[in-house]
Amino acid sequence: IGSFFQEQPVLRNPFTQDALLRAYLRRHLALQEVESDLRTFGERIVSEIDALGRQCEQNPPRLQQYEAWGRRADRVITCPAWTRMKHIAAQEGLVAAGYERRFGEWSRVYQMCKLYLYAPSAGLFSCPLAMTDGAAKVIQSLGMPVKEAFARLTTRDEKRFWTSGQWMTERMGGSDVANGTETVAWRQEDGSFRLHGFKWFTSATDADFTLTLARIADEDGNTTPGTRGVSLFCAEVWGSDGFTNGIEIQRLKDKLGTRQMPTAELLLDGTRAQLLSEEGRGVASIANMLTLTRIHNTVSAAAAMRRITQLGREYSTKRSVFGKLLKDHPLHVQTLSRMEVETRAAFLLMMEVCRLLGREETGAATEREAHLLRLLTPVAKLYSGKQAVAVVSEGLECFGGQGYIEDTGLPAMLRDAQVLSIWEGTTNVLSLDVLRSISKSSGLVLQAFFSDVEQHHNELHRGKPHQSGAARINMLID
Ligand code: MFK
Ligand code: FAD
Repeated sequence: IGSFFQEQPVLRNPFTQDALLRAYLRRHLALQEVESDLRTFGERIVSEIDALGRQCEQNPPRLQQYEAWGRRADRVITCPAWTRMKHIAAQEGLVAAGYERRFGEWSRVYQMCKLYLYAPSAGLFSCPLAMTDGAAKVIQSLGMPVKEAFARLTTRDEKRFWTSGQWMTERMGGSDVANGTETVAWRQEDGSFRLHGFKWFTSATDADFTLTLARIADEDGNTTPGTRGVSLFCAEVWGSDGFTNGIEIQRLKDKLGTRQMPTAELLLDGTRAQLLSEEGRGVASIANMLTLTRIHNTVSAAAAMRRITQLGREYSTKRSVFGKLLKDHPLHVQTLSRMEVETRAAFLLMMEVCRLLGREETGAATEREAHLLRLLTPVAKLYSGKQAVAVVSEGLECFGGQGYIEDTGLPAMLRDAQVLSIWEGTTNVLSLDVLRSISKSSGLVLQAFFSDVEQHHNELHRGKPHQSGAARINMLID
């Protein structure tokens, strides 16, 4: 069979390899502590986390519906690597960093940089972390109605750390949650509620805690239709007896990708829950979770692009074709350069949204910045989700036939990228959210955008003539 074997691309420290990330941090928060933590974390990704992520892909979760003697178990059995991921996430403060605010308004940038390095090696543990972050944000924004849960969602103590689910989608509607929610909440004498309904997609179903939506029944059992009838609840997934809190797992979904992570259909059959929002303010109250998870989605999209581009570049220094290395073929370099440009653009947009989030959360944001955050969150999610599929697909081609071979780990990257434009709001639904943000603010989000562009333009091209922000808005309205 001959003696030639192609050298495989090697994952190197994703922090030290990422010139743009390091340049961004040097420019904006030149802190030795941040740089050193990210460098060490990058090493840990190479030496430990990446292999765990692969193990999660190779040992997908399974459902144990019944115990041997017939009692319902409703347990999702995950592999040891998935459990280890949970411990590492706590230790590294992948959620906690956003709430400790150790670096003031830059804390979110720091946290998201870690997640950006982590996501492509995370075996999709990035998904429960996104939802955990979103749940903590909602609890905080509602004035801490469940303090113990908040403490567990944001702790660095691996023994106390909880992850959260986000159970919104029902069979009637995942986009149109307001009309699609059929789950009914029955008020109990002690002020808690019992939920009855069917949740059609619930990811990371092994979570400890969840936020979910339901309609509160009045004394006659009637509910209010539409968005005004939907309220936000939280629930613990497990009872103290070791069995679920009135939850039956009907089945695990058989998915194109994200196979490392369980996604289930759940029957809520008397799930004890606590009302979190004002009655009828469920959609508006869970919007904070959507903002956070959409930002995490953007981070995962930019990270997938960065990882495939890094591996493609690495491979181009090893694979020789037509008598020279790939890196010496101008046409191949052009392909890699295009991927690099897309990746850089996605990275900068992602960082800008994270920067704005950090400023808003610490009270440092101007009104203009708050508007920008509202506008750019759906734009970044919808755009980067599509971009990631295209760039990762192009990236697979850089490895020729090997890019299509399962045990290289490369096909999983494409499968996992495909979901980024679907969950957390499809592209068209997010386009409509952009319009919602414009109409709700009477156009102020657009004004903020164009004045921001104008300011940057002025800084770059002092003295050169350009169209004013106001003229651009008029053009758009015309
Ligand atoms: C790896 C990292 C990624 C993370 C992985 C996560 C895994 C989980 C995957 C999931 O997919 S979880 C489910 C995600 N589901 C969605 O994203 C739902 C998509 N559909 C929408 O976003 C719809 O636009 C929406 C459900 C919000 C429409 O609801 P309504 O009630 O028909 O909209 P309406 O009446 O315009 O808005 C109701 C209130 O919510 C309004 O507030 P007010 O009553 O105070 O006026 C809106 O302003 C507010 N709202 C809606 N969207 C908002 C928002 N507020 C802020 N930001 C938004 N984006
Ligand atoms: P639909 O809403 O039926 O959409 C179908 C099509 O219609 C889409 O192309 C959409 O863009 C389009 N469309 C919808 N409304 C409009 C409109 N007004 N104008 C134009 N076009 C429109 N959900 C959870 O709640 N929790 C989870 O943990 C979770 N995990 C998931 C994991 C995976 C792997 C996947 C694939 C999905 C998960 N989801 C979860 C569900 C996901 O959020 C929904 O599938 C998604 O929001 C779309 O909803 P839908 O499936 O009902 O599609």
